[in-house]
Amino acid sequence: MDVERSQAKTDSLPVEHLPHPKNDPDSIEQDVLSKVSYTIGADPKALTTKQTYRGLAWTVRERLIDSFNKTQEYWKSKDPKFVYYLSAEFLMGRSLTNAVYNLGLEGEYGEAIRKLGYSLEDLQDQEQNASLGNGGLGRLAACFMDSIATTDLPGWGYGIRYKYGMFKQGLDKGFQSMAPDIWLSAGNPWEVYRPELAYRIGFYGEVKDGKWIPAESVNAVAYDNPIPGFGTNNVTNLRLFESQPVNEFNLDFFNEGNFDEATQEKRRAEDISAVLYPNDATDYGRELRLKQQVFFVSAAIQDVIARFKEQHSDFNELPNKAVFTMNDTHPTIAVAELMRLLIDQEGLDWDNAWAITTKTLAFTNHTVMPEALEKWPVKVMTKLLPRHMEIISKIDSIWKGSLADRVKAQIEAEPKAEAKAAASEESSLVPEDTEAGEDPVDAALAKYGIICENPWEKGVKLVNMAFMAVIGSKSTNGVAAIHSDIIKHTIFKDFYEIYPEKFQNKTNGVTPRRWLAYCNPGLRELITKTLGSNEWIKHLEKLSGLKQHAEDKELQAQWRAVKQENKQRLAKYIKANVGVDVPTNAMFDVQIKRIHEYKRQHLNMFSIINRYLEIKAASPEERKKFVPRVCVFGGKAASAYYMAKKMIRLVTAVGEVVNNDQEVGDLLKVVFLPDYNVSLAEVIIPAAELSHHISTAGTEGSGTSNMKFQMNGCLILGTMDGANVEIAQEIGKENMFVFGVDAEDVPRLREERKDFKDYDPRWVKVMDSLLAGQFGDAEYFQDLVDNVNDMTKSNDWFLLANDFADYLRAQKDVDELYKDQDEWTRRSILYTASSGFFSSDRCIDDYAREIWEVEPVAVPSS
Ligand code: B1N
Repeated sequence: MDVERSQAKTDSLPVEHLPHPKNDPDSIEQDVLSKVSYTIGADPKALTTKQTYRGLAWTVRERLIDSFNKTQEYWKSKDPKFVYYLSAEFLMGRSLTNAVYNLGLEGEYGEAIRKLGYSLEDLQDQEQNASLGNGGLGRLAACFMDSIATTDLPGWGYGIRYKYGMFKQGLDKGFQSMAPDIWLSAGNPWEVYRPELAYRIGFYGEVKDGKWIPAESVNAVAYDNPIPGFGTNNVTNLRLFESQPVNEFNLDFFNEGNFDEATQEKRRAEDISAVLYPNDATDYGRELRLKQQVFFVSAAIQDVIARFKEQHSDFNELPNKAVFTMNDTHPTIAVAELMRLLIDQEGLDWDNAWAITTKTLAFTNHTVMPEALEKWPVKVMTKLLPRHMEIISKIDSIWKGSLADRVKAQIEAEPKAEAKAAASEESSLVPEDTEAGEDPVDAALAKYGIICENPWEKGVKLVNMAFMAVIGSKSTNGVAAIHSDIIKHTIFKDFYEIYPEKFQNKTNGVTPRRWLAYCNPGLRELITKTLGSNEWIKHLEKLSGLKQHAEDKELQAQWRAVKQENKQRLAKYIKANVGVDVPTNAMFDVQIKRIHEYKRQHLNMFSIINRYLEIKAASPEERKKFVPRVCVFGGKAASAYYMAKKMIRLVTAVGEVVNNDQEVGDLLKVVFLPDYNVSLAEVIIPAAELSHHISTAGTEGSGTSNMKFQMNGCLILGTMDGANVEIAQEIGKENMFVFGVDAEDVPRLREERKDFKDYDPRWVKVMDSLLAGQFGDAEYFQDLVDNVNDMTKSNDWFLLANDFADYLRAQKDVDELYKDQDEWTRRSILYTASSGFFSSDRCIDDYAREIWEVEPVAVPSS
């Protein structure tokens, strides 16, 4: 390269006067035609819908980048503290509508698109979903990006640009089928490739004289995804990294005729950012996944340090300029990576580096499911990341030393107490399951050490990532009040006793832009008309103004009309996608979420089977009393999750029988909508009248779809779990359909094991119908039935049999209330009116003030 000319000479150019895009409809239309011609390369006189979408998207991109550049430049001049959201998942969905509305250009774009012969709705369906996440955790990260931008916080997201996102789900004879998600095939106008921003990431190798010499390296190359805020000039950034080889190609191998060898390095590198692991709170444990984690975490921290060094020289300033928040255990290698970079690259000593690290990191825990709390084998870690493993061992031994001292001090303070007795004390650091005669210090270290023994495999040592995250960061929070409370007394008990000040709660929230204003335009207009302004879109607490109108019959009628329109839209979708005609005068009853035993879709199905059997047993006269229902399911099952796949088949098998039963007719329909994703949720949620959030108490971290349904005026049938507890507080528990045992009773009930003879007779009938083959292959459902009945095997771990009768009681309450449409609608309005607390703007503001200590910096209008 000609070094002389590598720096462009722009000093004399009028860069301030670059032509910014014009936003009147005519200019937009012209712009679309120009993009279609010169960027897409299509003939503007013969455009397909897809080409029009692509051309249009490029014009929106330009407007985003315009504000993006201004925002980043402004922030740089102000040098505020930034939050960096580290997440292995960002489930963004589609961008077009969100961007046009957040930029405030819906009117201008609407008109330009009309002139082209389309509507925004036609074009938005052409966009592929960015499904770079599994479920709630990834979607939360996406909602947070929207709120960070909207509330003007200096904050960026960091993650992986997976080439293939969440698999596409289909149905093959009623069974889940899977295909790769080739979401980038038509290009991606929503990202900006930055080939000049590449960071070297090392793996394997050895540590010599305290220096790590990796045996394998890749480049992490950046793609920026501009994220527009609503009602602000701010456009922030989601920076995703792609893994590229350091050397594209080995010409020597190629010349020897060995093409495979010649491209091996490239393939190994590209594997790292190739595929999202489709596991949601289920199994993990593959080395490639650990590689992905260190890959994006290291790139993010290197990127932040590089920018920090442009403006600062003293690393003690870092905690005043940056906070990294770790979204669950997936990015927690950040503790060791930040230590490594500060010590090995920046030359700080251990204590200094530790002080900075523990002030710069924050940790959010999303689940107590043991399978999801990552523990990596020391052997794998030592091989892949030898220097990180050294650092982790040192953190572990310092921690174990202080834990041992504290346990000893506690025992000395109570000299007579035996280990067991001590364990029964509320404040004891000694684990409750300490065996008699076992040394209490050993017991505490075995249970709460970062490095601990695998309980299932003697001699195999594991690194507990969650524990390292708690120790290595300034705060740990759960995602709903009940969940934050549970983690303090269960998985993180000793940590809580030693560092109570680190523990916080931050109840989740969702963005009201995507999840109400944009996905439910009918309701948006009605709310704005009723409240006299659309300020609620940015200040969701203003929805409470609807409360005083909840009994207004006129509003109730309009409210129902909006719901009816949304139901018709969904009915059309159902017909087009699974071929079932559903009656739109029936109650639309929905359960959409990842398929998991703890979420208990099968409990819902057992109640549906019970309803079916009751309809069948009823006389024609009695049948008239049933409230007709359309039961809609959606959700993906992890590919290795045997029982979850059976649960999907249970839905489709029952649907095949029920939907074709003449006697039942329109009283009951059961549909499974394949490939549940963000944009399908945007169609389902506004149409739902009842939604299920029925996890066994104590198992769901928070849940976030419950909040989306609430915002859209959908009534909730749920357990006292996750954020349901707080939703019930907001709307009044008597307005929600609550059932099931409380979280505190769950451990005892699991111990007690209900006896089969105590089971509700309706439960027994449901099980018998399945085992008699009433819904097809009895043998296939045998182990699903065993799983919730056979005490010798699984102990009905999620307490379905236990909660069944109360669930049916709550279902009866639902039916009764639905018969009173005025009261139902009053509640529906009340739900929306009480949903202000669950805006992600509120949640982000809580994080910003109480954990991140980051303040808004709004870009002024120029
Ligand atoms: O995070 C959501 C919560 O609302 C849900 O209750 C919670 O289940 C969900 C491993 C996870 N927790 N853990 C995961 C995802 C992927 C993976 O590989 C675990 N997801 C949640 C937002 O707080």
